[in-house]
Amino acid sequence: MGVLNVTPDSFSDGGQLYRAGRADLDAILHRADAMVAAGASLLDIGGESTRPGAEPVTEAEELARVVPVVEALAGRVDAMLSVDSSTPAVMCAAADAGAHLINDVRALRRRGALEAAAASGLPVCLMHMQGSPETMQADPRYVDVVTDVEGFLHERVAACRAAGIDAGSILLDPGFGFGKTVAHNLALLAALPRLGALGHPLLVGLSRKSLIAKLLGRSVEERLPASLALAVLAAERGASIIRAHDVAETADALAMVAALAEAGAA
Ligand code: 7PJ
Repeated sequence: MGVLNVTPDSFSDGGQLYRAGRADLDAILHRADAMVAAGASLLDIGGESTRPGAEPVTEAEELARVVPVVEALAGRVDAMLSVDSSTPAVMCAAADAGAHLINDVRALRRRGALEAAAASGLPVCLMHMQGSPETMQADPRYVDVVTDVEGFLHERVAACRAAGIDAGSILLDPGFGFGKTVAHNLALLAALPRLGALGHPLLVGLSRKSLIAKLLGRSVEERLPASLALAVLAAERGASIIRAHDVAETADALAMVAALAEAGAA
């Protein structure tokens, strides 16, 4: 899954697809084509920056960022389109515009989100986050992080099922970096097989995340080697989808994991 941020303020690639404060649709389409050519089978289109301390975005602004991009990409690129949003109106409009997946870092907890996702008929990715982006990294605490995240995801699956979403249309994500210390993130990575036992495919996003800075002192531009290691470790532990900024490099790393798995199975 390639990350296509259409925000002026993302931490990892903030504003590269913006010119004079406006989304540059040509640059966005060019980036999307490049990611698909490099091996992305999914593109994750997001109009809200969820980096710690980011300014909240209004519904109107998020719609204006996301929907034209989904419209422009639908039917044009040979990849599924995921919309990274917690906003019911954005889910509905993106589904109408041709999106294939709803990826919600708030796991459909916003008012109306469960209903909007169910009505769209699209598969959903439910991600764990403790707190909200404004404050989540202040002092995250858990009784036991793996048990807490597992319990949360289990409860959100039940809420989705009750709203009429098929079990087979639900993906889960432990939400690396969303209200987690380095120790919490590592515990969750080690426990991915346990989360996989919930019976839903796992989506994992570790690309360029700040745990790399905290462990290695690397700036955002210097995080590719560690991001690749984390992608491989997650895939080895059962992740089905890896969310990544550097698609070509990540696709090669994952191809090696797949080659080894195939050789082992043969
Ligand atoms: C994630 C995400 C993630 C899912 C972001 C960033 C921050 N969606 N959206 N999982 N991260 N499902 O790109 O670092 O980890 S935005």
